[in-house]
Amino acid sequence: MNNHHHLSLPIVLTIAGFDPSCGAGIAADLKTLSANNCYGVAAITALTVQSTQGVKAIHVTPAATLRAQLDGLAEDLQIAAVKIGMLGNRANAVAVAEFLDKANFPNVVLDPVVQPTAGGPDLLDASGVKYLADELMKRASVITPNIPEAALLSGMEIKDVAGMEAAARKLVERGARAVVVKGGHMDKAIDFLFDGSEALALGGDHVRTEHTHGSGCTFASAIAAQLALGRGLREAVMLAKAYVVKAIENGFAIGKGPGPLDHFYRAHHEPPPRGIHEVPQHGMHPAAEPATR
Ligand code: PXL
Repeated sequence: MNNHHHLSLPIVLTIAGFDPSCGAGIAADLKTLSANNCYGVAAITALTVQSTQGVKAIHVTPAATLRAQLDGLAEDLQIAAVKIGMLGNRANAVAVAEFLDKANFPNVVLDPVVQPTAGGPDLLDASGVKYLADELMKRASVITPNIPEAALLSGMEIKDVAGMEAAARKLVERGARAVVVKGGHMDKAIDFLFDGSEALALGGDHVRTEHTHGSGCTFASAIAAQLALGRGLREAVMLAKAYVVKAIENGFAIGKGPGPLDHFYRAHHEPPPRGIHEVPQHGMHPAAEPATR
């Protein structure tokens, strides 16, 4: 007997940067994917030097190495959805666009990360932002800008929900297939979804906490997970919002700055196991049985 079994979880690929404090980037993505019943694989676009106190430095992965990571995974496994976060520079944005063109993935969530909310160096250089707006954006099933990113990409000022809607419509005009403008920077945390025909404002009270590091990464990854599981965009966005709000409500203070979310709040709310020698519903674990010689 062994515990190997054929994996039936959908595989989601995240293409993003690494945050050593594991609140944002690849680590947040993998935790989100695991918590949402997917198997996450990752290609790293950049190594950041950061803690909960902010980003101190960025070392962008050479584009050829990013390409090799992506091609290696695509050759090996069946990818049900792709989530794209921090890209670092234009060369990496181009590598990702070329990768998407080769494979034609059904579900691509692009979080157009430009600046860390906590402050620090840009997470995408200026010519990378232009490439994202002109080329990469239209290759995604949905993009998930926050207010500053939606303002930058649309060239519009955003002051309220009407402004969020106008920016979302402008981004669709410019080639995005669907847009969720995230309202986390506003007083009321309303997110606005527009897919080219239907518009939907998703309500929600702002959770009063500073521990929101990585909430954008988490939201985009949760959408990718739900799309990989077969949900439509609208339902995927609503489920992802419910997940990220719960994870924010359970966020932790692990350091001196804004802490991470609790991606596993569901497991952490279950009653604790009864004892290390007992496995619920399966009786004694063999490891706890007296050994026979
Ligand atoms: O939340 C944006 C973001 C994405 N990816 C990485 C980051 C950050 C913010 O700091 O470090 C790797």
